Amino acid sequence: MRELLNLSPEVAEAIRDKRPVVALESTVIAHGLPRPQNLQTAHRLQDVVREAGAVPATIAVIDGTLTVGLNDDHIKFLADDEHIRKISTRDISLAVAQGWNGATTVAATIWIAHRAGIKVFATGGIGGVHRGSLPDVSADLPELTRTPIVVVCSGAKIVLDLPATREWLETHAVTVVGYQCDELPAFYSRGSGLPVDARVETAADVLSVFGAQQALGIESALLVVVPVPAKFEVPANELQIVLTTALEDADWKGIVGPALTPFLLGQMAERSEGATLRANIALLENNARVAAEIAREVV
Ligand code: PSU
Ligand code: MN
Repeated sequence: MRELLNLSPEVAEAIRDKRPVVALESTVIAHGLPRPQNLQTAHRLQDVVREAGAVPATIAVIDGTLTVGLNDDHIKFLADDEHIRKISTRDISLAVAQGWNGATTVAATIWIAHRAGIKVFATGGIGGVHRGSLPDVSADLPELTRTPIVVVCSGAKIVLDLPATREWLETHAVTVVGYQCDELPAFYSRGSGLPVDARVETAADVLSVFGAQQALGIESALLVVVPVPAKFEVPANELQIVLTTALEDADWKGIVGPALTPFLLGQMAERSEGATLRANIALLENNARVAAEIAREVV
């Protein structure tokens, strides 16, 4: 059988030599950001990780191979092609069996990263419990309960039901620490009014919690939440207006399912004159930097 998991030479070497590595997802490149910012941001995130002293490992499925450490051609393909699939955990076996090309969500990326031996992962916002009456819960949440890895993010995507997502994490015993903050960030805004389990100040503090989790044999991830840099924050009250309008628009146009989030993100960027997009890119870069600092402690 052909190789299932393919690590780039650089990533394989770094893992073998116990040097810091940060895993990055690819759904944000293929489906989360508009062109051309998606391609620029994918490269920028890798540069930020390197500048902070770690090796970036962007993950996707290329021709059915779980690929850890994408090269520039892979990244350009994911950013440009309109037919890239969105691969969550349930799709991994299908992608391998049927030779798919796909971008991996948080869930699928941490599943692969953990099996490659990577201990730290960065993204913008995780999936969560959606608004509305249909119980639509992202596969990111259950995957966090069974993957021992540090996940650095700015909370959950703002289009979700944040209080319900917070409750879900608590029920399923996913520990949430605030990196220099006391509240769960609300993605584009720095606060949500929802508490974290504890505040930490440094990468070394994160290591002490993750080290305790590992010593205890805890199988879940450690969620490290980092607010968007203050300069790029979109205040919650301003955001509420654009989000409500975007939600009404989606309802009016009958947009549901996997198409909903990209629609809402696009509408919000338009209605905020790009402010939400600038915040999204700023928090992605900041999270990649914090993750690299944590990876330098965790190796
Ligand atoms: N947050 C963003 N943009 C994104 C995502 C999250 O700001 O594109 C992606 C992540 O890859 C996440 C996925 O894992 O959306 C969750 O999708 P779903 O709700 O369908 O599980
Ligand atoms: Mn869903």
